[in-house]
Amino acid sequence: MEDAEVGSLLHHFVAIDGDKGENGIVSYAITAGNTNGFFTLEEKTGLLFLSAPLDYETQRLHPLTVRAVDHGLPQLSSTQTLTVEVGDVNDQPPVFSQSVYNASVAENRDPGEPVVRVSATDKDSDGSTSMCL
Ligand SMILES: [Ca+2]
Ligand SMILES: [Ca+2]
Ligand SMILES: [Ca+2]
Repeated sequence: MEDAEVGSLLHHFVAIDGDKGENGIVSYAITAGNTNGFFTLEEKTGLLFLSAPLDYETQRLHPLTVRAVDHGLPQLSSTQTLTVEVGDVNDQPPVFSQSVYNASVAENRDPGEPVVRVSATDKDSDGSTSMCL
């Protein structure tokens, strides 16, 4: 969710390496998809944390490429991709499409007839409201 707190745990990458000793010790790193620094990956544990607030309205999907590399010689590695999908929360107020409306009403108009239509949009995903005045 876009309101997830900075520092929260998002994912745990686990790479199994069957070798013994240094050849089987694995380090993790994000190699692509983290240009804005939203995520921190702990090198030794493979734990992925949120390091900056996400915004659904700005970016919904964050595809990350993570590399696991062992400490052997030569080093062997493999990569995995994880796409973090941001969930929408209601953090956008509705905004009128116009800040000033002029409405003139003839005095002989029937009560109940619409005078002017105003509309407001809301950047949250299902937020679109309109009403008659
Ligand atoms: Ca290995
Ligand atoms: Ca937002
Ligand atoms: Ca939102």
